[in-house]
Amino acid sequence: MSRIQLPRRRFLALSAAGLGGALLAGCDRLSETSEVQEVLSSAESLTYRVQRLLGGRDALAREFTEADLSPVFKVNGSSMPEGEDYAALLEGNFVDWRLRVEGLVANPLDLSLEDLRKLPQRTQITRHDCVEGWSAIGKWRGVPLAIVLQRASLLPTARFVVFHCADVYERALDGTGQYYESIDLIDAFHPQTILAHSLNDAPLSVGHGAPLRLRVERQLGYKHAKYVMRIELTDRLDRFGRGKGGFWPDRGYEWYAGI
Ligand SMILES: Nc1nc2c(c(=O)[nH]1)N[C@H]1C(S)=C(S)[C@@H](COP(=O)(O)O)O[C@H]1N2
Ligand SMILES: [Mo]
Repeated sequence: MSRIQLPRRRFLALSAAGLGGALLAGCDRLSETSEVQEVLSSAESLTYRVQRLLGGRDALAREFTEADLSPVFKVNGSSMPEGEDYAALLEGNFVDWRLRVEGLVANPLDLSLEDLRKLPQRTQITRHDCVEGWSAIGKWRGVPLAIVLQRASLLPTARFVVFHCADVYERALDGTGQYYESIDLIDAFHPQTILAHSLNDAPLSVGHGAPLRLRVERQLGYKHAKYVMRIELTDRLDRFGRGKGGFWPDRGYEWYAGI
């Protein structure tokens, strides 16, 4: 958590110093301090810090009513993972599917869909916003990620949760292309962050990420990993894909896609 505290102090220091005056002075005064350079170095980290400051760590995404449900919820990105493994799981109605929770945990887990359904559940009607410019309101049901993480018992070094998916979105020459995503522990323990197994009162369709997908309601659509097969707790993101923490972040999108 100290990672959050430090940038907050730095951001406040920046505001107090008077950004406007410094800009009038041609930025010279600003660029002299390395702390300021660090804050300004990335618009993304600024967004992340500002959202944490203004939105509060626990602010909830808006929830809607049944009357607001979109008649059609678009399928976007992968619509069917390729390969025999997924096909076999689908064929067996995901009875043999297991969610593996591993990495920096004291108690690795292997959970069936049945196991997940027996845990406390949450239902939420939320709006999904895709960067491509469409939105849809859907009713999601699943187990809060916090419950699963508590059972796995995080080691003190765990800082991020990585979601490994079944689909290869696009096979690249550098060997990357498998879809994955990651979030920090603040979003991981947020009450609306759930591992969803149903949409609009029906088991997830293949298009929407069967048998399990992430809902992380304070962020954009691409963070909501579909076809989650494995959850890995880690202290660093540079070991995965191209090192930016997700398939789309690896291709230039922000890692923290707050809305
Ligand atoms: N595994 C996986 N997860 C994914 C994607 C994908 O291609 N593969 N696409 C993302 C994007 S860009 C969006 S908008 C949503 C789409 O979810 P939907 O198909 O249920 O609408 O899933 C996200 N999660
Ligand atoms: Mo998206």
